[in-house]
Amino acid sequence: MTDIQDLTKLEAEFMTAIADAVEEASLEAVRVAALGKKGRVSEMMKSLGGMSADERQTAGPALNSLKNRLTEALAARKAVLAETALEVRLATEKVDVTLPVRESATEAGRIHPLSQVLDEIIAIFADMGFAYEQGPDIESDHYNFTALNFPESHPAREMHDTFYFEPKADGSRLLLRTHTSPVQVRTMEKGKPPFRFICPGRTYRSDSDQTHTPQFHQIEGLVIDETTHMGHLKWVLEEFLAAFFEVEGVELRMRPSFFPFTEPSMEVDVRCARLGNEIRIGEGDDWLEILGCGMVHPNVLKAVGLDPEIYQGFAFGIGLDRIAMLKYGIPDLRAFFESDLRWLRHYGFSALDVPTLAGGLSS
Ligand code: 2U9
Repeated sequence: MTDIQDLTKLEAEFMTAIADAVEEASLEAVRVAALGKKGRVSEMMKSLGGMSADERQTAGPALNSLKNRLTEALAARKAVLAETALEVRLATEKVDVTLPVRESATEAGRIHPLSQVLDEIIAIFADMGFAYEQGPDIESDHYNFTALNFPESHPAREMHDTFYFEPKADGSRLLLRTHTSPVQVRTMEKGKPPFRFICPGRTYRSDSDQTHTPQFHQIEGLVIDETTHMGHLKWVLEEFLAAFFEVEGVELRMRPSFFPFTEPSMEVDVRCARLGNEIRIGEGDDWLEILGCGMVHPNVLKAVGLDPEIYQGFAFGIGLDRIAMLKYGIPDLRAFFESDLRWLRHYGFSALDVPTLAGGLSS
C-alpha cells in the first residue's frame, strides 16, 4: 500500500538527489532511478492496478503530481548544469581565431565555378555603382521579345530557338526567357531613371549542341540617364574585363553588329594570346569575341515610357558560362551541369574564398 508519507519521503529523497547532481550524467541517473522504466515512481504507478478503487482514488493523482514535480525539477536542474558547463567552457577554453580553419572540418562542398564567377562580377560592377536586379525565368512574349523591339516575324521567336509553354486560354504563350533582357524592361517599368544595374540569371534556348546547352547563364547590364554615351560603354567594358581577368588592362575591338534592342550594336573582341589550348587575355596579337553591346534602341525606351529625346544609354550581354570557362580554363560546358563531384572538387572553390576586389577576386 502506498501511503502519502512514503511519497513525501520519496519526493524529498529524489529532490535532494536532483539538487545534489553536479553534472548531467549523475542527474540522468536520478531520472532513471525515479522515472525510468524500472524507476521507483514508475513501479508504484504499475502497482496502481493492484489497488482498490478508493486506494487508487488517492494514490493515482498523488503519484501523477509527484511524477510531474520530479520531471520539472529534473528539467530545471538540467538547464542549470548546462548553463554552468557553458560558462566553465567559455571561461577556460581559449579559441585562437587566427588559426587557419581545418579544411576537412568545414568543407562539405565546393563553390561551383559559375557561382564564384557570378560573385566576382557582382563585386566588380558594385564597385562601379551598378545595382543587381533579378526577374522570372518564365516570361511573356511581350517582355522577352515585343518590348525589346523584336518584330513579330523575328526568327528568334520560332520554336527552334525558344521553349514555349502550351498556349493559354487567351492564345498567348508563356516561354522560358532566352535572355535576361526582360529583367531590364521590368525594372525600368517599375522604376525611375537614372538606371545602372546588372541582371544575371539562367536563360534557355532550344538550340543545344556540342558547345550549347538548353539552359545556360547570362549577365546583362544597363545604364540609362540623360548623358551616358558610347565612350562610357567602352570604359565600363574595359574596366570590367581587366578586373575580371585580373590583368592590368585590356584592349577591345568593337565590330558593328545588329540586335533589335540596341542601335548601334556591336560585338566586342578582347586582345589575347592563344598558347596551345590556353588563352591569355590582355596580351598577344589575337582577338577573342567576348560580349555583345550597344546603345539602347529608342523603341525599347519608348516601350517603357521613356522619351528617347531625353534619355539614352547602353546595354551589354555576356555569356556567363563561357567567360567562366575562359578565366578558369574549363574545357567542356556540359560538365557544368553534370554535378560530378570529381569535377567540382577540381574546378570548384572553397566556400571561404569569397571574391572581393580588395582581397583579390580569385585569391
Ligand atoms: C534592354 C536593352 C538592351 C542586352 C544586350 C547583347 C548585346 C548580347 C549576347 C551575349 C552572349 C547573348 O549569351 S549571349 O549569347 N548578348 O550580345 N545583349 S546588347 O541589350 C539590352 C537588354 C535590355 C532593355
